[in-house]
Amino acid sequence: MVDGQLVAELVEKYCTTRGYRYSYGTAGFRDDASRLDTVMFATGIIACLRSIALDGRPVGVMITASHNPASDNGVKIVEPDGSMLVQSWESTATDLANLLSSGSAEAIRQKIGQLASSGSGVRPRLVVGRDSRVSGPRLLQCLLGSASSLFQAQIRDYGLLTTPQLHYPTSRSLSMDRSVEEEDYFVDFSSAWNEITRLHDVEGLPCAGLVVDCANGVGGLKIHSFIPRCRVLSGTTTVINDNCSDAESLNRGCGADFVKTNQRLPTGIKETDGDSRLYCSFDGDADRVVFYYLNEDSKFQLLDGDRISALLAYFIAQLLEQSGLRSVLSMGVVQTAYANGSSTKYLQNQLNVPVTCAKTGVKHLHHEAVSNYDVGIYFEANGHGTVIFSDRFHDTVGSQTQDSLATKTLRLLPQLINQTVGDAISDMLAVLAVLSILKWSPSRWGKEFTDLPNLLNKVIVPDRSKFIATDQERRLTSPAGLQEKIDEAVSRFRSARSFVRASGTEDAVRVYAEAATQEEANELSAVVSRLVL
Ligand code: NG1
Ligand code: ZN
Repeated sequence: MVDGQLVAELVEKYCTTRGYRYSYGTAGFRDDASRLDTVMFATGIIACLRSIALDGRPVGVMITASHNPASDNGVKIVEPDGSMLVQSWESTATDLANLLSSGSAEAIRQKIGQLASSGSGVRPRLVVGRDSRVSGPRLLQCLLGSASSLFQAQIRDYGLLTTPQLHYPTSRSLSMDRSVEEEDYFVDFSSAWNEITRLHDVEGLPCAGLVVDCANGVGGLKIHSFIPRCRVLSGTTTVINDNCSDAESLNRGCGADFVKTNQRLPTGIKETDGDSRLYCSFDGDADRVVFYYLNEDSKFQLLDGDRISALLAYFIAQLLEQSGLRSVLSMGVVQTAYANGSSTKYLQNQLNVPVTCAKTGVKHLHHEAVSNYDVGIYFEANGHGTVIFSDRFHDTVGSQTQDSLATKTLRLLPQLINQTVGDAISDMLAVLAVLSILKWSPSRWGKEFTDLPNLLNKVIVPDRSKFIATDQERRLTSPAGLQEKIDEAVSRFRSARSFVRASGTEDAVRVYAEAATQEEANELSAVVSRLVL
């Protein structure tokens, strides 16, 4: 039995935020870092209980607030197979955090005493990492406060990591007979890149070079260790916004979210640069990436997650065709409601690839991709995603007797693409490999389809929990009558679509609008945004 006195002391020391309501949202708990101590202590308990429930298999904990401002932080729990915490445990996490925040001292003592004694002799194992935020080390102490003191968990702290780097050892710890090191991650992905580019005799990029904007986050630190290992890239890559020691500059005027949301170049690149390089931006924890280039008029052209899906679908469909496997293995793309309507049409009508719509948040897309396809390609429009290859894919491709270039390439792709979770570094390599093999310049990639003009707006409302969505978040069931008004507004514009949903990571409601011209999209967005208020 856990000592009640110890519980009281730990709670007093680590749970100083009281009377606040927490919720495990789209990407775990996320908030202003000053309010997260209590929730980190709760997360330590939940992560240990999850590991115990899985017979002591290692559970990952990543401390990050991704693209959010430097003053925010957050935490998410990773399953031993590298996927996100199973959804049935999310409400358990929310309930415990809220009990610690608002419950009576006696209720907290009883609950923690009961949970900490329920281990049945299994010692939990945690794998922990954090992004470059200054609040990270302090929040880690709150997590350790419960995981070490109450559960005597075996903890491997990897220090500064990108989010996908944390998923990597979490999912590999059991299958290796030694501890997984960061070096293994670098070696795995750079070897796959070197192998696939050698196979196709790639000696240069199909553009004047590559520029990587690291959002002044942890990705900047890691990319410098990674790029020198990669043939072709080591001589052609320029890294910018890589100053993760300047805490305040994180995601400020740079990074994937800034570029996608504002549809403009980040700090450090000027339109007057006017070159034919390919640019890409990571977000603060390097689990998403978007690309862009300057066209002949030196105008910014975005190549977002929808474009990445389309490029990979085009390429993999071609490889399956050439290997005689197009009708044997199923391939599909999973998008969210934020995907541009043109990309959906292109996939369905030009490439003949089925498209499924999932709720926002990669955990939902991942699930759909795994359940429906042998090759499941999923990307959110903001650049967050990956490709999943089924066991049937590996068996079928592995047992092909003919060893064509296409078949060899199909065998290498799953090594190049981080299948556990979206990964800016690995996704960047996949895109660069495909462009290099197809000999497509950035503008050639951009010509596959034309985006419908669109606008994503954020509206601050008194209570976003009133906005309840259905139909993969494309329609609202509450507030009553609002959806009918949105439908009516949409019907007044050409090629139009608009939907409203509550954000899972920010205290706001998002309004998406798409229409035949940018003016119409802007107007529709303004009309719907007014309806929401
Ligand atoms: P919310 O805040 O729930 O819309 C945002 C992104 C998601 C996902 C999460 C996690 C949009 C419209 N939403 O979620 O796609 O990336 O953050 O970081 O981009
Ligand atoms: Zn992120």
